[in-house]
Amino acid sequence: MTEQLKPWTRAEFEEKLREKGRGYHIYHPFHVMMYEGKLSKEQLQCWVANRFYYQIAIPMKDAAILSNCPDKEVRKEWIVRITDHDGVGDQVGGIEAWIQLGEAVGLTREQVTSLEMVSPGVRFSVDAYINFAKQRSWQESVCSSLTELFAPHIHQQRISSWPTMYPWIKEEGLSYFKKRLTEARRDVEQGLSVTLDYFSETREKQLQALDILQFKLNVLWVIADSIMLASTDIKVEGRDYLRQPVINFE
Ligand code: AHQ
Repeated sequence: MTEQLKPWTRAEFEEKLREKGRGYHIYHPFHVMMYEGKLSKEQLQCWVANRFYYQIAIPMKDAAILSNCPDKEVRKEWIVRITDHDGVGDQVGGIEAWIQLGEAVGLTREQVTSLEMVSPGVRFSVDAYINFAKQRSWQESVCSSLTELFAPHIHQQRISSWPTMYPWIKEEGLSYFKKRLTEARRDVEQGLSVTLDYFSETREKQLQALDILQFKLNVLWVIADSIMLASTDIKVEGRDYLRQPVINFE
């Protein structure tokens, strides 16, 4: 049916991609509560420890994209995403900055890097994202990174609200978000241009791009769902319920 429809213009297509922002995880109750200062210290610690599993996945996801991409010029630009997270030379990368965020909210380096606090739902959705990048074309995986069109807003929200909402968090913990503000804006320029070029020829391909972006929006939403369940007390008539499956049996 969609093959009879004319493709949207480039500007219309970009607008449709940006409209998907209405499903971004900034609107997830956990992130709304975070912005409103309603999270406990334990909930924030749970969020930081769980999101670390996403952060360490990003360079592997981007390496998967590089391994599928035959275009040297695209690779020369995309590869910076890996060093942004892993660091290069004596330049601290985003993964180290996230561990510093963990220490700023009162976790030990071991509690973050051991992944002991990572919930099954977070593991499952992050692994789905890495596998998507391994199995799909590099253009489809580039398209999936476009949730970062909406990321500067959520990073800015944390930078501006945490000092008043969570004054107990050390200022240096925010360095990751400040770093991403500029990196995300630079990253989406390349991601958007690849996506608009590759998916523009038919309406069917444009709709496929929107579906791919929805997949990644779902990944981020499920991460927040899983963290909310793992970090929120469930008491019914005074009875406590398990929020995580028992893994260690010693
Ligand atoms: O810190 C984030 C990051 O480095 C990336 C890379 C990008 C991708 O390739 O999928 N997406 C992304 C995101 C980061 N932070 C998330 C947040 O809420 O802190 C947002 C997330 C994104 O919007 O995709």
